Amino acid sequence: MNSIDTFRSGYVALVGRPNVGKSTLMNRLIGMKVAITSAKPQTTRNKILTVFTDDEAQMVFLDTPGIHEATTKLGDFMMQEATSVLNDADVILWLVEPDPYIGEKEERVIQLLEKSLKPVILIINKADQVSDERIEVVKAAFAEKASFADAYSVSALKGIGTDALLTAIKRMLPFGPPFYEEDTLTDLPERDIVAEIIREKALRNLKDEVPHGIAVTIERMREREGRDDGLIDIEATIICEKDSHKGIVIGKGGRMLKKIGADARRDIERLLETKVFLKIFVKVRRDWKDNPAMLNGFGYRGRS
Ligand SMILES: Nc1nc2c(ncn2[C@@H]2O[C@H](COP(=O)(O)OP(=O)(O)OP(=O)(O)O)[C@@H](O)[C@H]2O)c(=O)[nH]1
Ligand SMILES: [Mg+2]
Repeated sequence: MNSIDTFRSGYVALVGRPNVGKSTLMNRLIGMKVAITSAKPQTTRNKILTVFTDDEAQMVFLDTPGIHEATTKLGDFMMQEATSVLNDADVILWLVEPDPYIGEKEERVIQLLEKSLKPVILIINKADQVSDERIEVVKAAFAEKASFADAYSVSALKGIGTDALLTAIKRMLPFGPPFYEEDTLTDLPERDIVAEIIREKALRNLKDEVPHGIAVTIERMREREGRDDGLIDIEATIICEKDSHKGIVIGKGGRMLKKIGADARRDIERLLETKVFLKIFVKVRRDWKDNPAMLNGFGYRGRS
């Protein structure tokens, strides 16, 4: 058989509760940071498609928001994004914490997975935090409550066990031609990645409920005229949901906003491979997380 007959391709969804490391694992598997990550739950809000292609296969990864009980329209949207991929996937990567306790929240995930009828790989992530014995205990606990085709333990953060996982995923994909050009990395426009980088820096620098009420829009992104060094001017807005939050985002003497901007600029320059002049405004839009028109405007609209 030649390679055309043996090439495999398919959609691989990463699902699980918030903060288990789905985005970190996807970035690790494709070898590049596309999805933003943070120690705070509910970091990912939209599903994010990335592509990994080698000589044998093309895997189209779908990172998703963590499965949780939605309390706002934004939450409803996030749950829609998370659950819609269950229909599109050829293989589901179900990520869990290295903890044998299976509560109501995890039971909900189990029910969704059962309904999808898709092959599931259980992934016990953050294996760097526990002993091998503990991993076995966790695996046994999950085996008692759910069915899955295979189970792996990995550290997405440290890259432990992720090559073996990639090989296992590959073997589970159907034979078929690639869906995307081999150099495709993501379908996310650069502008959206830039907005996400700024949101990541807000999430990482701000405390408590403030970062959860933040959205980021890009008003302008273009090369400055009359320069030959490719400098790009970016104007972005951080939207927050309360006046008191706006003060916190700006910080004393503008220090917080300066820090968020400096952190973001560093990553954006790496992404765009050029110098960037980043200007960030801060606006308040009360209750935007429950306002359909504003949700739409801030990028939380259904995509196919
Ligand atoms: N120690 C350790 N930490 C990890 C590992 N993988 C992810 N993390 C950390 O866990 C936190 C959450 O990671 P994310 O990748 O943002 O988690 P997520 O599942 O995408 O979260 P949501 O988008 O909120 O659903 C971050 O602080 C990561 O650095 C791991 O293998 N080991
Ligand atoms: Mg995420």
